[in-house]
Amino acid sequence: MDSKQNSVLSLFIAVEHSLAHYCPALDYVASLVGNALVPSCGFTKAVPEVDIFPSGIGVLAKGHQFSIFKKSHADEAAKVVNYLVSCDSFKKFQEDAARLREILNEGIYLYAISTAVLHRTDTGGALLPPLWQVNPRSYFPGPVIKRAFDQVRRGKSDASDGSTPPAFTTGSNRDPEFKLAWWREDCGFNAHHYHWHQSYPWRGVNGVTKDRQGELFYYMHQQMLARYDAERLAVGLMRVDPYSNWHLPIPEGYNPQLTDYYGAYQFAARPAGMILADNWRDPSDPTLIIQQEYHRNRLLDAINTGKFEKNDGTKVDVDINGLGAAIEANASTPNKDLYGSVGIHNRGHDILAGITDPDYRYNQAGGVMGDISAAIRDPIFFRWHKFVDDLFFLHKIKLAPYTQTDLEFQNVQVDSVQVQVINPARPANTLITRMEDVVVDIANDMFLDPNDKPNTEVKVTVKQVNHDKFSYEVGVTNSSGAPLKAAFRIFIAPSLDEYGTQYQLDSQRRLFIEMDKFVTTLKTGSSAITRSSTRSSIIKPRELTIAELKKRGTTTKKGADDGSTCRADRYCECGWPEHMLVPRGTAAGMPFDLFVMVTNWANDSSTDDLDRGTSYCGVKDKTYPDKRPMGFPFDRKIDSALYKHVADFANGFSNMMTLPIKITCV
Ligand code: CUO
Repeated sequence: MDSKQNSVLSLFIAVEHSLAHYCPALDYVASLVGNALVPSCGFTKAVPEVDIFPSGIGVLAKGHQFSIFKKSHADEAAKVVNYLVSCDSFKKFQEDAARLREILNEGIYLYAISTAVLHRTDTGGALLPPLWQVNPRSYFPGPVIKRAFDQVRRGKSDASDGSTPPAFTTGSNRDPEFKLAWWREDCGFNAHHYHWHQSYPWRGVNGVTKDRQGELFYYMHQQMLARYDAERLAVGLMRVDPYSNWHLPIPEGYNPQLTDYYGAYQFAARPAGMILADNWRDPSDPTLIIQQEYHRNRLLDAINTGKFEKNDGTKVDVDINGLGAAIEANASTPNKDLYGSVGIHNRGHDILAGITDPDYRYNQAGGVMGDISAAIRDPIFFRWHKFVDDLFFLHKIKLAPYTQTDLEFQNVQVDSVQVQVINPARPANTLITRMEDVVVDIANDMFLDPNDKPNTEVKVTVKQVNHDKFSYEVGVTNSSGAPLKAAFRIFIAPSLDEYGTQYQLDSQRRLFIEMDKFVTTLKTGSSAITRSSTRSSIIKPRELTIAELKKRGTTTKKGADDGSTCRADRYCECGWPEHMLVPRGTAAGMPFDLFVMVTNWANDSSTDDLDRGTSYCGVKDKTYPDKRPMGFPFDRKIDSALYKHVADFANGFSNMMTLPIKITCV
């Protein structure tokens, strides 16, 4: 830790105990917007003037589990976010955040302060510290954290050579789902999911739902599923089975081994074989299976008839955005009574989180499904979301397949496609992945008692996938006689199914993973387009650690490539982790189909706002940058008689090309 950090930390010990908790976060936020580092924490005494805040703030007690999927919790969090976003100066925001730290539940505090930073105009472009550094208890098992801190206190490592202990695991090979624990438990992936929900809160910000929020809810989660299926196929597991029969036992269990902010409780372990039960943990707002079935049936009615019924009895067409709004119960839902005021999706998280103690008779904490920091660790997350995705799928397959006009780009021909790993050079069309150990410092736990805070790094090792950087090389001919603005849409999907059989396109299309989408102007004649994987429109580059962020100082610059800066009109924390861009593949080389499609950007959009993170996260306070349906062209049914395999599809259009590639894990 650098000396600045040390001096700041030493100041924390001098201030009142409770204030010390929020100082790291406030210091950080202050540093982003140019305030001096130390004065931002210069409150010498907390003045928790509770009555200055609107009613309904400070209701959930400290030490209780916070779940954005519970109505009362989401209501309170939304009130805090709206209040903080509406503070008319940064100073006021900063001071009120400090006061709120005194009265808010820890989970609401972390969620609300960071959501407010993402949405305030005067914090635009600010980067938040990595969640696993400010709240490591949602990312690392309690015993791992304890051991790491104990080692520091004892002044020695328990590894024989004094090095950082090896990466932890939360299960064993006796559980088939354990094969992908490394993927579900990845810190960057969990942070992406948390930040996506902060960027698109289902309660909105000041009640406002964002452009195509329901559709983006569908698409971002659909892509998570497509990626998970690719990983499952790589390790010999079947694709995700939707959790749609809510009366059968759930064969997959999960033990997250996570503790809460203070170590007061452990997230529930969910044994294999449990059956869902009505959730009466909050008797004032139970989640009942029959209520879920009622909303599911009303959603299926809407999908089948193509019409939502509104409260006044009038009908409105079902589209993907409205369906997402209804399923998520965001502010644009067509009818809260019929489709749910909390939403079938949110209730699903809640009821599954409470499955091990559904009436709270044993005072057992809920499972990770209730917490957006950690929900994706549990295999049931993906089974639940596959059920949700199936609702979207049922709607989409009722739409007519795209026409020739929808798909073609006249006078544009893709002549060649290649992928090339850059360094070290490898044979073309093979991507290289590997597992690597990364050491992270968790000393900045913002919920740690300051008396327990060590004055040095506390190291934990995580295992994560990474890949050799590569580029796409696409040869294109523009024979229109004039320059054309073109969008390049790049996807990959596994070539073979669970049985080793080549996928037919209409099955494979749900597995296509967006890898990049970028816009360039095609000059007349031939062009050779090279595009680096590091620019991908889905990724957020590696998050800078707190130490790195402080070292970089207080200015934000445009255009840097390492993720240390962010444009004010971006959801800076949202985006797929760069190290997970490429699915892991297999040691022998897993065959994938790479698909490139070039479309006419003049028709697709009126903006050039494609950049890192925009595919899954959109652009802050602006419309989604691509007018095409999300997932285009694989979101709609593809006629198997016309296009049996992806190569048949690509061969049918000059503006498409497919390429067999391999992903090899070395
Ligand atoms: Cu992201 Cu279910 O929506 O968690």
